[in-house]
Amino acid sequence: MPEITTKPRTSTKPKVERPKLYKVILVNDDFTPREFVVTVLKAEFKLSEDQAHRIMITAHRRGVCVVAVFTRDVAETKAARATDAGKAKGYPLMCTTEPEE
Ligand code: TYC
Repeated sequence: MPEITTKPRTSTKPKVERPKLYKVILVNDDFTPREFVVTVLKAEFKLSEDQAHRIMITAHRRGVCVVAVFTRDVAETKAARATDAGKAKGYPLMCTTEPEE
């Protein structure tokens, strides 16, 4: 009779891992009106007038600004919706995403 040896399957890997997070980055351009950028940031990212204005002005001065951090799906959807809102008005407004280190 062959002997059957069984090895217990133990795992040290945690069952629930934290999802990787992605930054939504607002990119400056020379054409989109400042007030429109603020309106889009407020609508899409649920920011206050003051928060949206600070982020817009930072992107305007430095070229880019991190708007917020989300899981990948949410970040990509929000970035696309903000970019599309600009496109619908003929503005080159752009939001991109980037994984967090
Ligand atoms: N630079 C634009 C202007 O002077 C305003 C602006 C700010 C546009 C931030 C895009 O991501 C942006 N009208």
